[in-house]
Amino acid sequence: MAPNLHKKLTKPVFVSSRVIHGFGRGSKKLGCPTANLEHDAVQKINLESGIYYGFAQLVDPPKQQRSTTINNNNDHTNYNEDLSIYRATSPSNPIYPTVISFGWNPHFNDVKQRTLEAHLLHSFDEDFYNSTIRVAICGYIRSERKFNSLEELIDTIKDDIRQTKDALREPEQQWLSVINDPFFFVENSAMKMKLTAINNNNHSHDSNNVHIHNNNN
Ligand code: ADP
Ligand code: RBF
Ligand code: MG
Repeated sequence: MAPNLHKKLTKPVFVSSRVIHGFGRGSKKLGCPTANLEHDAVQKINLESGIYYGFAQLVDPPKQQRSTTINNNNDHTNYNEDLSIYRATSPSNPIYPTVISFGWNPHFNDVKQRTLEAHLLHSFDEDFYNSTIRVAICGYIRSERKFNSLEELIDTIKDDIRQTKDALREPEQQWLSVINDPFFFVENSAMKMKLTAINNNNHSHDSNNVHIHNNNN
């Protein structure tokens, strides 16, 4: 087990993107699916390459059919054991502790541009390709490495997950300002209804105008 060297950034870095298809290297089979972000969003990030911890939220999350966590054979973590305080703050769009890989994946030689991949510490019933994901990068864990074997990479990822949990476990207060940041704001359904009503009202004025305009023709 590596020593805890995780280090909080002075300011979180926020990035939002659509979730795209990655390299299909089977990270899911390694027990670590990663949501890959679009190149345009990634290239704006002004950070050194490395493994980071933070938070992520899906703006349009898949509906969970079951409330229990599925434990597949490769699921090496129990994501429900703690840290639920964070996802509880935004019930319809939970904010999950997340481990982030940002860089060139030196273990593989096929990466030509910097990628950002986020592994959310939650078991989802379904994929969420094309969803909008919001990621807050909060702290640094280590630099990217080339390993002697895939097993070594997997073991190191397990340790990154442990470090992420360790960094976010306490004191929770210091992270509340991040998860309460307007970046993670999502309109709730009551607000949406109100906004729709306001829009419809405005729209009826518009259509009146159009109507008058049409009459003039
Ligand atoms: P790809 O190479 O296409 O990124 P992955 O094996 O990395 O394939 O799987 C990524 C996909 O898995 C994500 O885009 C998302 O839809 C899904 N997924 C399911 N659970 C998670 C999770 N906990 N964290 C990140 N992505 C997840
Ligand atoms: N790739 C590397 O080449 N070197 C690494 O040190 C490395 N560390 C990672 C740590 C975490 C927590 C995650 C989620 C990914 C990491 N990756 C690393 C990227 C990994 O190679 C990639 O997710 C898969 O190859 C799927 O694209
Ligand atoms: Mg991926």
